[in-house]
Amino acid sequence: MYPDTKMEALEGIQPHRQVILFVLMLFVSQARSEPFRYSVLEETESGSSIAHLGKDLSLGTGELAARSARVVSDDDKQRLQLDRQTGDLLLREKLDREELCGPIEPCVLHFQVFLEKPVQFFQGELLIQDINDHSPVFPDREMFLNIPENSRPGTLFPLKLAQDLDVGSNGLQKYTISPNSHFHVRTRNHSEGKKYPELVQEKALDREEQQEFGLTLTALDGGSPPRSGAVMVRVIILDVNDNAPEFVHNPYEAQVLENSPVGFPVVRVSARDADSGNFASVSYNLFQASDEIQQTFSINNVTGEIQLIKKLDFEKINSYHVDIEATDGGGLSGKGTVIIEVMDVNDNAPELTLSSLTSSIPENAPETVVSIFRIRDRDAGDNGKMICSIPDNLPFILKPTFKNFYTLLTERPLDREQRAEYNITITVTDLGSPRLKTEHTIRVLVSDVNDNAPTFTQTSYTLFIRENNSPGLHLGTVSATDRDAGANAQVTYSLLPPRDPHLALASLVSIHAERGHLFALRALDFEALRAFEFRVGAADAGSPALSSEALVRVVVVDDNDHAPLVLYPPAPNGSAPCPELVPRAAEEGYLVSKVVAVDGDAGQNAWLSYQLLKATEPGLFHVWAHNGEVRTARPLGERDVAQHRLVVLVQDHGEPALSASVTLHVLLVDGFSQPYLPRPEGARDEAQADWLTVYLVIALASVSSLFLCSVLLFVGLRVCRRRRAAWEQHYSVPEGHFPSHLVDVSGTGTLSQSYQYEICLSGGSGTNDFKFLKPSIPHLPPASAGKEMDSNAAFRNAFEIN
Ligand SMILES: *C1O[C@H](CO)[C@@H](O)[C@H](O)[C@H]1NC(C)=O
Ligand SMILES: *[C@@H]1O[C@H](CO)[C@@H](O)[C@H](O)[C@H]1NC(C)=O
Ligand SMILES: *[C@@H]1O[C@H](CO)[C@@H](O)[C@H](O)[C@H]1NC(C)=O
Ligand SMILES: *[C@@H]1O[C@H](CO)[C@@H](O)[C@H](O)[C@H]1NC(C)=O
Repeated sequence: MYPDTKMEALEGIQPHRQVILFVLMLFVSQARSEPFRYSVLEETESGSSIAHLGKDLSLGTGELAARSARVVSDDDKQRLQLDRQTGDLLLREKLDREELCGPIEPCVLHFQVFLEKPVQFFQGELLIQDINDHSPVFPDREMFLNIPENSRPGTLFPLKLAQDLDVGSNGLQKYTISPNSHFHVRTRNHSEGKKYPELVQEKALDREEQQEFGLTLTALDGGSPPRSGAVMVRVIILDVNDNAPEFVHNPYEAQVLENSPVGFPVVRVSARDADSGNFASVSYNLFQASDEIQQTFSINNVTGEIQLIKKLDFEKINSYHVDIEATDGGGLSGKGTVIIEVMDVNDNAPELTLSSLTSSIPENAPETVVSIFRIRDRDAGDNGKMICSIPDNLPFILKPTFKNFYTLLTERPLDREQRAEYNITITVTDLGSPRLKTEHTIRVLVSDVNDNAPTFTQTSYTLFIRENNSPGLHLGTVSATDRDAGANAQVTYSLLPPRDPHLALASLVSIHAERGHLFALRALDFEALRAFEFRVGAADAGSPALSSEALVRVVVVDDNDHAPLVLYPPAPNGSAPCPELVPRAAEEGYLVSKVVAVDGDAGQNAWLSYQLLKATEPGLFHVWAHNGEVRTARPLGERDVAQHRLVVLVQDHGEPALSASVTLHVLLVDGFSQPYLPRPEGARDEAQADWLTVYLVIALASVSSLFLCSVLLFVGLRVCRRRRAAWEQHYSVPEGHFPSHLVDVSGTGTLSQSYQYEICLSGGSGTNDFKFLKPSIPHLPPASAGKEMDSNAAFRNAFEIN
């Protein structure tokens, strides 16, 4: 870089040397006391001639040798030498000005020239002239300079100086620095003449922008060409805490499920500080946090991680604004915000709040509000949407009223008797995942309304009572139930006024109002009153009361309290008994007579049987047990006595049996055969005795009327079966009297006049041959035509006897 220019420099100096030598010659020649002065450039090659000393001494070449001329330096080192032959002053060695004189200027080498014969000496001075043979040199290869970044522009920073061994203009002249944006260098004059560099800051520094500058400081000397030396100046910008920490994001946004566990890392915040070292070490804190936030979140002061320290509840707080602060080691801080959004989790079951509840509704009420309630789910979104339902099979409906209010109503009137209580389970389900549900059961009682009348267990009751009962006898019990409840079901029994005004019901029966027991008030007589009907009523205690009625039919059961009564033959009455006439020619089985008897009782009690108790001639007559006919048991003979007396016993089948006896007088007569032969046409014999005719008519009439009645009864039964539904009771018999329109065939023996017969009697008496001409049947009332079987049984029995 800096080429060695020594040779050129020497050549450039030649003209100067001639001048100087010339001046010195003049000086020496004129005044010997003046020293010879020469000059030479340093670093001139050894052996070079500095001056022609002989000439300056005005001595010829021989003289110098003759006079033993010699040059002696002041110092020990003989750097100069005199060539005695030529008289030239020669350099014995290269001279280095810097070695000889250092910084001292001018650098003069003193010498003496000695001459002998005569002794003479002269002073001489050799000026050693500097050449630029040294470059400026810095003491170190590198320099370090620390500058705080906050130092102001214009601040000076002295640098270590460079040294140049050369002097004068060859010495160090100035410093330059490599081009850069922030610094220039100034060269300062020191008091000792030294020049040192001073770094001048031009602009504000920012360590964060550039923390080190590598500058090349060059020292230049004034030589020609100049020489230079360079050093690397490392300028290190020292950090100053001029940067506050800054959060990477602001605000931070984080979402966290509300069911996140304690310790859950919500978010990690991070702040950067452009400074370095301690000034850049950031610690994190919550900033001016409310108690709530302090109890919920914690921040790790080193890592910046925000953690949960408490369970969250979306329903209470659904977002948090957490202010955070980052502080560096120098105390500067930066603020930031974290927005933490709590996300809903379906952790709340729906809630149901009853606003009103009617726990009891009357059964017949139409659409009635049972309850108004509100449902609520504290979750949000689908988690908070709800479905409300009740079971389908209940007569209730659910109506949304407004915004989460529901009304539970009855769908239709209820029936307490069908169902008195409902447990309605209201189910509220949300739409979250998993679904949560709440159930609430409402108990609804249906209160009773008197909408059911008492009902008898049977629509009609038939009670049987044996006649001649003791008064106060318990006849039976009627019972009615009421499906209502409480007073509405409290049944009271009563006798209703009979339809037939003649029936003195009040004297016959009484009823226990609460229990329905029926009692006979007096002894009943079958023969007077065979059956009667009345209505009983059952009423509840509701308001208004409801009632119903049932029919009670009391059938008096016969007791064998009547003995058979013999109608024919009549009991002898003072006058002589009237005998039956039997012709002796009568065949076996000839009908002699017929005992006619009746029994006031009914059924078995009136079933009569006949038997021959005593006869004048046993074996001659025979009495038919069932019909009381007295017939001959064998043909009569001439030897049979004419008069016979037969005692016939008539007995009923009651328990115990009652009986009656009758005496029959039979007279056997001769020549009385003709009229007794059976003939197709009835013959009239008007010669009968009046009494016999009367009794025969009575006997025949009773027999035939019984038969006729049985036929009628048979017909009536047929009608009854067809018209049973239309049956209606007209049975009001005043005590001891039978209604005139009713037939009582097997009764007390009083034959009804309603049956009129025209009877043909055979001629004479005792014939069994008779003919019905025209039975004139009175009009039976339709009501009595279809009587119940039970009551008719007695009638039928009465017929079967005969
Ligand atoms: C029986 O005699 C009485 C009087 O002695 C009389 O009143 C009655 O009518 C008589 N009866 C008959 C059937 O003759
Ligand atoms: C230093 O000295 C030189 C001459 O030696 C002069 O030209 C220059 O102006 C001086 N500089 C200062 C800063 O004094
Ligand atoms: C961080 O907090 C812990 C304890 O909470 C404390 O010991 C430590 O000094 C803190 N560090 C900084 C940098 O604040
Ligand atoms: C209704 O629930 C109650 C208890 O809460 C219970 O005693 C009653 O028997 C239930 N009724 C019906 C009809 O299930």
